[in-house]
Amino acid sequence: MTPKPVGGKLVTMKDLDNMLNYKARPAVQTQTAWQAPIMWEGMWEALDYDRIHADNHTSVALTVFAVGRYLEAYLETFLVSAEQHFMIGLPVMYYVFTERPEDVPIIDLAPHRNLRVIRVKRHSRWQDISMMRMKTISELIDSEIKYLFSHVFCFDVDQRFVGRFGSEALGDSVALLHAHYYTLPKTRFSYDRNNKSKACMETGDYYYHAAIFGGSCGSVKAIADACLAGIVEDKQNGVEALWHDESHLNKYFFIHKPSKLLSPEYCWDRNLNRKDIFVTRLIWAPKDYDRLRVQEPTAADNGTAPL
Ligand code: 5GW
Ligand code: MN
Repeated sequence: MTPKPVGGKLVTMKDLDNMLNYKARPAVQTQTAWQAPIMWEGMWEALDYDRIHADNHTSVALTVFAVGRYLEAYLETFLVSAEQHFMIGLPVMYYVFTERPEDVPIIDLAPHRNLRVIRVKRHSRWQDISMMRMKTISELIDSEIKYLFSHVFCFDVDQRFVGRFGSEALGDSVALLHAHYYTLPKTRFSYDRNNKSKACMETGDYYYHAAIFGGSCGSVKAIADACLAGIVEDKQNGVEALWHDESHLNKYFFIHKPSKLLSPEYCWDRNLNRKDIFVTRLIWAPKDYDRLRVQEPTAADNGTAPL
């Protein structure tokens, strides 16, 4: 790798996070106790990240699931807005998982950006749709993504890009601070507290939002495999974690600290009104649960059905 001059200095990819200005946002925490950066607007120069990543041939796979009514409700807006804001200037592959490939909208893509649709089966319980993403992601990293891309980001579909979501978000293992919890004390975090679940935790560092996680291929595969193992073991024991895959993700990131955290600027709920959010990059789409739920769980289908 050839170092490139930035502001007269030679800078490599490794140096980028060391150049972050941790004092740029005095009102918020910009670094974890284990020295991982928490990415808040103002801490970096976007063009530095973009240039170094382009020079190093960084490439990004984005996985997104659009099963059942989520396909019509969210996918087109998600993809069209991603083309405006997600990793602009880098090669990107969107991997769309759905049970109805023929209904995936056709989107104009910029050069070096592609989309592949992968058919998945539709689980009848919505909890399983969400949780089984981990299995599908792990398998695709192994069979394809790790050969083609340096990084992978996994997204919920029920959101819309409204601002830059760029190469500064890339790291070895990347977790997102949940917009509803980042100002609350730990005691109010919504961890799974049922000691029969593998996701059970008494305390933690932060409450992470499963709507976005990412990192290098190896790290994301490890995240997905560990969460899946917890989910499967819970099924065998007849339990389900409080927030499904998100509970397992929180447990994983407590044990294996993420190397980079994204501030809630990266996934914001516009129903909240806070002065410490300087930009919004991705926003939650409105939910209409009655229309969207594939099937309500029944008493006979109490979370212990085989996957
Ligand atoms: C539907 C109803 C309840 C929970 C999940 C679903 C569901 C989720 C679905 O029917 N189809 C689907 O593709 N998903 C995928 O799982 C979407 O990518 C969705 O963004 C993700 C997580 O489910 P969400 O967004 O409903 O979960 P929360 O925690 O954001 O409410
Ligand atoms: Mn969601």
